[in-house]
Amino acid sequence: MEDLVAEKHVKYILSVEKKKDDFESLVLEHLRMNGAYWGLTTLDLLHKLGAVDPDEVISWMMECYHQDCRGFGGNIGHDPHLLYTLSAVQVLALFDRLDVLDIEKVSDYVAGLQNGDGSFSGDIWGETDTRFSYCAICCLSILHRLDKIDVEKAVNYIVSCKNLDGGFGSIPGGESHAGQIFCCVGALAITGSLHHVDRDLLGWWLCERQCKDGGLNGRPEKLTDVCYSWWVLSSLIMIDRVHWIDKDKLTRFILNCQDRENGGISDRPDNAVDVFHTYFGVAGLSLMEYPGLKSLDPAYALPVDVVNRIFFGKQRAPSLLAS
Ligand code: GRG
Repeated sequence: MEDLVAEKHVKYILSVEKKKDDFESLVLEHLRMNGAYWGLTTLDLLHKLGAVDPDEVISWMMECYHQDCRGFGGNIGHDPHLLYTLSAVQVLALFDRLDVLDIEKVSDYVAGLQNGDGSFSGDIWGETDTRFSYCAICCLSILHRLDKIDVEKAVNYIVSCKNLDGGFGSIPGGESHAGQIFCCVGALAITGSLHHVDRDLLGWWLCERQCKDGGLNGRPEKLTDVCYSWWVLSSLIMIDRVHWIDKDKLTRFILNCQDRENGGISDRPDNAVDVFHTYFGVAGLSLMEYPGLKSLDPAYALPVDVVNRIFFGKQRAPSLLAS
């Protein structure tokens, strides 16, 4: 089996962080905060978070912070949104620097986006999506402020997005998709509500995502993509069905998507690499306990040692206890 070219991936991530005007940087311009989370978490999984200066990252992040509403934008001068606020909170948690936040105000911003039916809007413009339910619940849990929302209504809304195939969609009646399943199962795990999941039914749907090439797709009849190694595997772990996947074949698929010369991982073999797929490829390997990588918590999408630090000192993460 081809080995993970870890050093090359570290170099690649560090080079992307520095570049400001190539194609990848321009494409990522509006979601640079998410890019920071993907890149920095990859470095941490590879034991190389020390290669970046936290003060430099944090001072840029705080320029993306909106003093008026207390949410984070995807880049300097961009509007605030739950998607970027969660990434900001996750990056601060990685650096153990949540102290730079006004936690009451940020959590008020997040809680203020809950709607009467329990769902969450991503920002003031009102679109709802179970991705935003996850962002809000994960963020408030990391900040120890879940009491600011109606958790029961939030859970009931997520359950209303469950389908007959056992999966979950973005809104009630929306098609089951592995990405949305991660969000719904993750939010249910964090809130201790996994009893709403039919583990065998969902586990069957999820393990059917593995295709002949060993990779996973996000829904039936779609192409495999390295990123589903995270969305599908994390969900399978949370419902205790990860042994239904052929791990060796999936590991081989991910390793075949590496750029072995310049570092980085792509969606499928021989395609161009990017930070998103590099993170989710390394994350998938970490979930399969690939040697030398830090362990990731499947619900919080943060290294287990970071989650332990947030909640318990050195004990196990709550997402793992809740299942
Ligand atoms: C902290 C890990 C973490 C996540 C935050 C934003 C979010 C919460 C979750 C996103 C979940 C999601 C919907 C992932 C799917 C991303 C993706 C590859 C979408 C592509 O969709 P299509 O329809 O692709 O273009 P398919 O593969 O279905 O053809």
